[in-house]
Amino acid sequence: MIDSSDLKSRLHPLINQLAEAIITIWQENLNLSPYQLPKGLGYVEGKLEGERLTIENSCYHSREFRKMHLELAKVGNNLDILHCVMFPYPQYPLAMFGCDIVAGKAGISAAIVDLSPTSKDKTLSNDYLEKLSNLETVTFKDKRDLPPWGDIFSPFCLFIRPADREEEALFLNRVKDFLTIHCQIAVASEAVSEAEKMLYLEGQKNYCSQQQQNDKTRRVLEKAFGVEWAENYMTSVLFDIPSY
Ligand code: 18B
Repeated sequence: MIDSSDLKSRLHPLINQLAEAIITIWQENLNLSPYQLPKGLGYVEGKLEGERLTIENSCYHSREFRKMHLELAKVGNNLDILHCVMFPYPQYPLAMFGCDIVAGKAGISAAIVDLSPTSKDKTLSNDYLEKLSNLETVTFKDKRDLPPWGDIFSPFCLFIRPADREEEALFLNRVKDFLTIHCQIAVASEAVSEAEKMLYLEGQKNYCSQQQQNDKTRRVLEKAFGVEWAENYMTSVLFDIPSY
């Protein structure tokens, strides 16, 4: 058995709080079943050039979601990462929930959360727009610019470097709000036509191929596991392009 509590006890507190909140909101809103990741990729440790990289994955599915993936990772003593993506079954007209937190010695350098559209016209549907627009406005001191591949994100995307504990708490609440809205819309969703389903599938494929262009993620994985392993991990665990 793997003692997963060991990794958790060594991660940045916001990452642990967020991981707990995500699992709790999933459990409260959805009917979860375990999702089998490719063999050998649930818990992994690697060390090539740099420091040891430890990765721990939790993965589920439900009526609405083909795959709900939460990943916690630690690189040596100086980089902690939370990564979370929810892949809907494409017959449901849902957005993609994505969240990434990167914490270094100097604190959190990147905190990003979004509900990203996968519809033909690349906009969120009215149910998302209404609920997201009704959230209280929050402002953060240090907003970060999205990379070119970030054209997949919605206007509600939050990409910041939290200035202090207060902003970390505000970010945590924002993620909880986004996730709760997403789960509520998912539970109430009904399947679309076969033709429309194919359009949502295309949208998900585009989301994944854009995310696969994140060189910052790729470089961390390559340094610990090598180029080929990183490519396989990015395309079969982090952003596997769905075929159904
Ligand atoms: N990501 N991130 O998930 N990434 O996976 N992440 C970084 O301060 C990892 C997602 C996103 O500016 C950085 O610059 C590793 C999802 C964006 O060019 C590092 C894993 C989203 C950026 C990592 C991981 C997402 C970014 C640099 C696997 C959004 C900025 C940190 C466990 C929904 C990219 C920094 C840029 C950055 C690493 C977004 C080190 C290894 C789901 C936009």
